[in-house]
Amino acid sequence: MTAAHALRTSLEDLASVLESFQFAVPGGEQATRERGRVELVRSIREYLLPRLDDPEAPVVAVLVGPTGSGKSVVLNSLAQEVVSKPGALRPTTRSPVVWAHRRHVRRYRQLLTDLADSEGGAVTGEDPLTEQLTVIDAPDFESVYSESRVVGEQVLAVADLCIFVASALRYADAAAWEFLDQIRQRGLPILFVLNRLGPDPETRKMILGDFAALLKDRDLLLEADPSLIFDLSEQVVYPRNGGLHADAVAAIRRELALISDPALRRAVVRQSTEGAVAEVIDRAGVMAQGIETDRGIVQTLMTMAEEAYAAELLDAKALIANRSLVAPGATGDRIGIERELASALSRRAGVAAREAAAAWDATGEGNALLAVDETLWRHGPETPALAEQEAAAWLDTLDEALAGAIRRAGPRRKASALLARTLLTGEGQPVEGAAAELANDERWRGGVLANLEDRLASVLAVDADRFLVLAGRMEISEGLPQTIRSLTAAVSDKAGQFYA
Ligand SMILES: Nc1nc2c(ncn2[C@@H]2O[C@H](COP(=O)(O)OP(=O)(O)OP(=O)(O)O)[C@@H](O)[C@H]2O)c(=O)[nH]1
Ligand SMILES: [Mg+2]
Repeated sequence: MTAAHALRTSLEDLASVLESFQFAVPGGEQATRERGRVELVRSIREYLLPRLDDPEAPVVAVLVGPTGSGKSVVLNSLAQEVVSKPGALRPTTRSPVVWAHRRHVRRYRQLLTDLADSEGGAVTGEDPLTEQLTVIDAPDFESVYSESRVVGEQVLAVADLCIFVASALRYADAAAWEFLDQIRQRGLPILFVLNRLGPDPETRKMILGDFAALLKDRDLLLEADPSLIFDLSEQVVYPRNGGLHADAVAAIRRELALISDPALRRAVVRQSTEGAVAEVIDRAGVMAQGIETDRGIVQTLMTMAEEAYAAELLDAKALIANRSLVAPGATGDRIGIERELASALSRRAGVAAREAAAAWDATGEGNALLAVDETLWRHGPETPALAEQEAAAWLDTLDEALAGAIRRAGPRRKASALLARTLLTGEGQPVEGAAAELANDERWRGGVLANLEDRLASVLAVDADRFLVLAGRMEISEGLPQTIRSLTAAVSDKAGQFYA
């Protein structure tokens, strides 16, 4: 297996694992993590793997820079035809436009299907420059239309090279610089173009020097040397080609042609893939950590719910012991006492639910989850039916306890209902001797009340499950961070061999 093949396989494995889960806990930070995961997969699948598979593919240069800086004009000037419509309305380019050789355009079909709307698309020809180079005019990244920023980032994910076009009229805008930092982190080579410079030589020199100094400050240029910047004068934009005279961009064309030289291109591709692999390694580490954070959040939410229900179970047990689980004055007949006991069990579940929901509500994620299921503030919709079953079953155990002493069903039911009332509220002494005996038998009473506690516990547990299931649905499996870390280590290892 060649070093290139080993690197590809390790990246492929990492991508598969990153595709196997989602960050589903609601909240802003988690949404950012999920976006990060999607981008990471994309940069592996759509950039790195194809690029490593086919190192001879053309270099992809992406035009970046603030809206209105003249990116489309620069592209048209290179092509000497209207590839991307320039315009006075901002932003003009809303969807990526690809300028590619007829022979290569199929490579970008996927990207275009994913990203381009009716305005975007591919313009193909046989310009010799495009034999080895494809240029993409991307929507500007600082756009108020955040959609376009997302598109911009997706285009950037497939770039080998950036052409940053700034306008001399407003080159110091902060937003564009923020984006440049991101590009620099990816290790993409950047070509700088300063457009629309005025004719006065002194002012030009000053502006170019200032621009170069800004770039140097940001670690984007090694030296604050204006000669490293391609300067374009403010001049006629020809309606015929939507660009400048060919001479104006001759130097840029020459530079791009140089990069397209196969040997140099391999070096560019090497630099950009090496940067991208390093970024993948970094970001995969962030993912692994994100999973741990997310798991921590899910665990906290689960614990909050469990604790609320556990506390309620304790309180309710105390009520049972005090004979105040059911309100005094409860009717003594079987139907009445059964209904009161059932509603007391549901009510306890309702109290626990409210406590658990209040605890969740105080956290950002819990608050968002409560919005998904508002019934969490009350006992579950199925709880009353379960409580009725448990109440009836418990009363049946009293009935059975009297079966030896009282043969006839009618009187026995009556006696057991009275016994229940005594046990639950302390009122009304059983008339029948057998029931009275049981009521005064400490051991028996302890057992039958413990049985009631168990039934209460199971009603609460089923009710609590709603919280646990909802939180559990967001949970990412425990072993995943470790899997991601070891796959990332493999990528790092293979990259070390490949780029050695
Ligand atoms: N006269 C003149 N106009 C220019 C020059 N460069 C750019 N423009 C004009 O400036 C405006 C913006 O240029 P575009 O090329 O559309 O800018 P862009 O960077 O592609 O902008 P977005 O697509 O919105 O990101 C257009 O109206 C261009 O005609 C120039 O050198 N001379
Ligand atoms: Mg444009």
